[in-house]
Amino acid sequence: NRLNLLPDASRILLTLFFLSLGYYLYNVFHLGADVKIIAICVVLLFGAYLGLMTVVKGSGRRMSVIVIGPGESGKTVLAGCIYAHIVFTRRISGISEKPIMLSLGGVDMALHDIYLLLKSGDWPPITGPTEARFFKLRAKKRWITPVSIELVDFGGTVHFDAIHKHLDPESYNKLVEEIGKELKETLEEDIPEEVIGTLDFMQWIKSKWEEENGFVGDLREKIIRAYICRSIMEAEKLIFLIDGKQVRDFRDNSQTETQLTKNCEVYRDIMNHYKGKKKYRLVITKTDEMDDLIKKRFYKNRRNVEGKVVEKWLLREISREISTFKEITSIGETVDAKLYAICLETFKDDGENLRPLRFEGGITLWNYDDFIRGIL
Ligand SMILES: Nc1nc2c(ncn2[C@@H]2O[C@H](COP(=O)(O)OP(=O)(O)OP(=O)(O)O)[C@@H](O)[C@H]2O)c(=O)[nH]1
Ligand SMILES: [Mg+2]
Repeated sequence: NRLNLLPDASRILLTLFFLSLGYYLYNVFHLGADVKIIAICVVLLFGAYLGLMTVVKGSGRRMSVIVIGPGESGKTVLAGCIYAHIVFTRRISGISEKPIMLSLGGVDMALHDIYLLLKSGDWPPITGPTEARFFKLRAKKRWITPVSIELVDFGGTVHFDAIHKHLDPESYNKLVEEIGKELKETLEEDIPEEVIGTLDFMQWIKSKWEEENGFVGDLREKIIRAYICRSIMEAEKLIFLIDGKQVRDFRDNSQTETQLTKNCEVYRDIMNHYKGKKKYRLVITKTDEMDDLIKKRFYKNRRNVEGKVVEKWLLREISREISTFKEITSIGETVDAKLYAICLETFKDDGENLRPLRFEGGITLWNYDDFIRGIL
């Protein structure tokens, strides 16, 4: 990654600079300078070194994040929330770059369109099987360090179950091979297989799609699937969504229990596949739907419940009954994984400040800032 070159070089230069300063101090000490002064100098020097290293660390870093979730789990809503948060908060200042829409024949929706819909109280339309969106956002971590975040959103209903089956190189290559063959037949284009699934390829295929007025069959879905799989392979952080409505209902509805278990199975497989090579963020969405459940558990004792407490409780509750979720938590102990519980309400509350919302009854769920910091 060329973007990492600059911070790396700066780090090496900084280290060399401070090492030579240290050597100089050492010599001065030998010449018989005051020990106290030397000690103060060493402490200051070390402090400055650590400070500068933190600033340099990760500057210009590219952070690719993919939000994975079944249909209606809240991927598109979350993309809109992340966008609004990055644009409006002063804590993480940033701008968004022009999104790249990959819908092959579907609706093109920019992040600000999604944001405006949410703000006016509507929900975004479901993301279709031939749609995928690629967003690039620039933000600042700890007010200073610039990071570039790449977000991918896709239609979960069709692709979710299928993706983890294509993550091992063999079946992914097979998928790519099929696409290559079909492209040759329909467009008479010879596409090198290693290009398929990349963003450049997607942009090219999109222009081709518009030019040629579409191509037939399930090729479009396959192309989107390859793009999703490749995005997962290349992503640094995987965000797994768990539908809060399922968490609310699974105890009383065996179908929901089965569904939730299957969804978590996909995450478990992905985690088993990549282990410590990636970072994982498990996100329970729609927590406002669990309001009654949360109130029943916490309201009696406390007027104000912190998000962290609710998250811990949810972790325990789901682990107790959903076997695959339990498996996820035990894999999570050995890799970088965190759980968050979120809902759109936290973001709608007072518009542009995006403060955590107080639910009726005084339950404060989680804090959006924490979450965004957690996924950056
Ligand atoms: N109550 C509540 N409902 C939510 C929240 N977020 C999403 N929803 C509901 O869930 C639906 C689906 O949300 P989306 O963000 O479109 O889900 P998705 O994962 O993008 O779904 P696909 O595009 O079909 O894969 C919305 O239309 C809402 O009805 C939330 O925070 N609270
Ligand atoms: Mg969607």
